[in-house]
This record gives sequence, C-alpha cells and structure tokens, in this order.
Amino acid sequence: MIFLYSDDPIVACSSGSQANAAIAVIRISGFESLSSLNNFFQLDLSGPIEPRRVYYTKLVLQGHFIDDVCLTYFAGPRSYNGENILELSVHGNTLNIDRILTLFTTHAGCRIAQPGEFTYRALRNKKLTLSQVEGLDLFLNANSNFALDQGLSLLSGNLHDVYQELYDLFLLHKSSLELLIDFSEDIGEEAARNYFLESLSRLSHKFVSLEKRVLPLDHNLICPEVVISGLPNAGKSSLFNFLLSDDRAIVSPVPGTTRDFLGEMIFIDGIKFRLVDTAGIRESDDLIENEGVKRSKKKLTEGFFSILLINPFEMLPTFETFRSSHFDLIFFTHRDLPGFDEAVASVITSHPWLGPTGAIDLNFPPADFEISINQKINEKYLRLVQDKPILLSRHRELILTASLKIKEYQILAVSETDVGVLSQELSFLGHCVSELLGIVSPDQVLNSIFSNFCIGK
Ligand SMILES: Nc1nc2c(ncn2[C@@H]2O[C@H](COP(=O)(O)OP(=O)(O)OP(=O)(O)O)[C@@H](O)[C@H]2O)c(=O)[nH]1
Ligand SMILES: [Mg+2]
Repeated sequence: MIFLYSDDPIVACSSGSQANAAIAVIRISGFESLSSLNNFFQLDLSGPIEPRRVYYTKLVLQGHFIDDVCLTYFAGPRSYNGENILELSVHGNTLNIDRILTLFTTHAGCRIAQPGEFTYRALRNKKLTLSQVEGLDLFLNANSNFALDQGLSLLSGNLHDVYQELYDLFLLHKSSLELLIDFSEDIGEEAARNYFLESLSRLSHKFVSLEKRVLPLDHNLICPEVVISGLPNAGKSSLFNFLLSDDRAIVSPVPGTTRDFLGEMIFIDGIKFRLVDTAGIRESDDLIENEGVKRSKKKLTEGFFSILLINPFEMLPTFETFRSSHFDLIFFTHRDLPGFDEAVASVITSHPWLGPTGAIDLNFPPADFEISINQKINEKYLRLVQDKPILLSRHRELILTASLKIKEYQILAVSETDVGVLSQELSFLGHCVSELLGIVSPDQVLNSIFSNFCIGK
C-alpha cells in the first residue's frame, strides 16, 4: 500500500514545476505549529497570524535572502485536508522552486509529498469522500467541458448524494429482510413479505436509472482516442500528419514504416482528443514489428472513434483482422492512381462486410476533408455524452456488477424460501454499494485512484 507513510510534514510544488513561470505555489502540510517554521521568514510567525489572509514577506535561510513570497496560513482542521497548511506563492523559476523545496526538506523536517498525498490526507481526515477524490482526479485530468462538469459534480458531492440514496434504499431493504426473518410472526407473514418486495422494487428502480448512465460500450470518454487503422501503406501516417497539420509521423512508400503507435492531442471545438497512428497490420518475422502489430490490434478495441484506411492496390490476407471491429469512417486511399475504381470494386466484392466507404487522395486532400472528419468525431462525442454517462470506470464496473446481481437477486426473492440464501446474496450487493459510496475502499482501489494524481495535489 503506497500510502502507509508517516505523518511527517510534507512539501511540494502544487502548480507544476516543469517549466519556468511567473509564480509557483508551494504547499507545506502537517506541521505542528506555525512557530516551527518561524526561522524561515522575516515575518514573525509566532505573532498572531490570521488564517486565510495573505501576508507578503521574505523567505530567508540563516540570514540569507532567498525569495519574496506571499504566505497564506490555513489552520487545521479548517483546511483542505484538515491539517495545518502553509501556502507560499514564490517566483516560478524551476531552480528557485527546487531550492525552496530543498530548504524545507533539509532544514524544516519536511519531506517531498508523494503524488496525491495532500488529498489522501483529506480523505483520511474525512474532509473529502472517495467519490469527491475521484471527482477531483477527473476534474484535473478532464479533456472536455463535459468531463470537467462531471468532475466538479463529483467534487461537490452531487453523485455522492445519488449513491447515498442508493445506499439508504439498500439498508431499508436489508432491514425488511431482517424483519421477514425475525419478526414475521409479530407483524404477519404477508405484511412482512409485502414490505420486503416493495423495498426491493424501490431499490431496483434506483439501479435501473443508474444503469442507464453507464455506457454499454467500453469507450474511454475521459481521454477519448481517435484511432487510425489499416494495412501497411494504407496512408495512416499521411492522414495522421494531415489532421495534426504537422509532419509528426514518418511517411514513406516502404510498408511497415510505422513500428509502434503514436499519439498526439488534437482540439476539436474545445474538446481534447488523442489522435493515434498505428502500425500496419501484417504477418512478419520481425519481433519488434510483431509487437507493434499486437499494440495496433489493442488500439483497435480502445478507440472511441475508429477510422479504417484501405489502399485498394495493396491488400493482404491480414485485412480480415478488421472484420470484427466497428469503424466510424472507412476511406479508400490512393484515389488519384489509375485503375482505382476497379481496384475498389474488387475489394468491396471480396469483403462485403465493409459497409459504406469514402474515397480520398491523401497527397492532395480537399480543403473541407479535415472539417468533415472533425465534425464526425465531435458529433459522436456529443451524442455519447448527452445522456450524462458516468465516466469513471470504477463506478461503471461497480454499477454493472451490482445491477446484474440485483436482477439475479430479484428472481431469487420471489422463488427462494430459504432466507439465509437471500441474506448471503444481499450482502454481496451491499458490498458493491458500499464501494460505490467509498465506505469500503480496498487498498488496490485507493492505489489506483491516487496513482493518477500529480505531486502537490
Ligand atoms: N498517390 C497516393 N499516395 C499516397 C496516398 N496516401 C498515402 N500515399 C503514399 O503512400 C505511402 C505510404 O503512406 P503512409 O502514410 O506512410 O502509410 P502508412 O499506412 O502509415 O504505412 P505504414 O506505416 O507502413 O503502416 C507514402 O509514400 C504516401 O505518400 C494517396 O492517397 N495517393
Ligand atoms: Mg505509418
């Protein structure tokens, strides 16, 4: 478990320390009292320092001036993570940031925070729930306004409230089962059974409405990928470069030029997509090319939007690989070459599963080609998010597992007379709901959530 750390004071640059900037924010969390940091500031920190007020002062070390800083104190427990926190706005030269961090680790008993450790302490001190932490993660890594909004909604506790309602309904149903087991003689078998069935119906309705927000397709809409696939020499890298408006990938007439997939971010109407060029799929004796082909096949299943390119003059038996995949767009390339129409007709005849296709000369694509592709990508994304799907895969998996379980349980509830069996089934369901709410959070869940966080958050 990565978070079994001591409670040492931690320090980190919270504003990103990879590039020079005007200002950087350094945070120190978990120190006993402000006076323990008094030696490092011209301002007397043992005097009354008002929390949440900004003070301008000088950072000093053994009498040497280090930097002009603005200092804000957040007294625990009324702070982001419940601990005493000091926030310093310093000059954002990366060397300066390093020097200040070293000052606090060498002279003030702090250590550099692990990624997400400030937030982990907020979770531990019950300042944030698990779904709020996940919301924060989503918010910080969002690639679209929709993902930003969902992150914010999780962070402000909205989705947590929905899960809480689900949990309350679960508890209500659990108590109705206990009533059925222990008190049906007191209140009457029929009344107890009716109460049991009615509470189950309310619980399953809630699940149905949540299940609708879980996409049936396993697309990653947090970092949506647009994947370009095809055989070698289909023109994948040519299209990739064209859509990026950059000669990012090597284009050559040698089949097998792209050996591994390449990904670059593109913006379409304010949404960030990852455009992926893949290696052409073919049989090869080359170990490295085979690995590239394996990765291309995996990318085929991961893309939220898939484009298949076909050079009708260079078909291979491995083309059948694409048969089982869904493509949003299919283009025949090399439209400019003589014999194109006949070659296309022959491919379509031997592969009738292809469906609608287009044709393009990638050496001289028409001016509106990029706009029309971007429009299709954007339309699909907006269509998928219009019903406000739940983006986080952990939540989606739990909701799907629990929904399946409740359907099985409903069948048992009307046929099974052994209430012990019902009770056992219900406890599994309870576990899923508790995990959704973050009441139970196994170590691996915490690890996977916090491994996404950046240092300083
Ligand atoms: N005439 C013509 N040439 C094209 C067209 N599209 C691509 N090419 C050429 O075909 C060759 C292969 O193009 P690439 O974009 O490298 O093909 P690829 O699919 O990335 O190939 P691999 O990386 O080997 O899998 C290059 O010489 C391109 O200039 C087209 O529409 N017409
Ligand atoms: Mg290529």
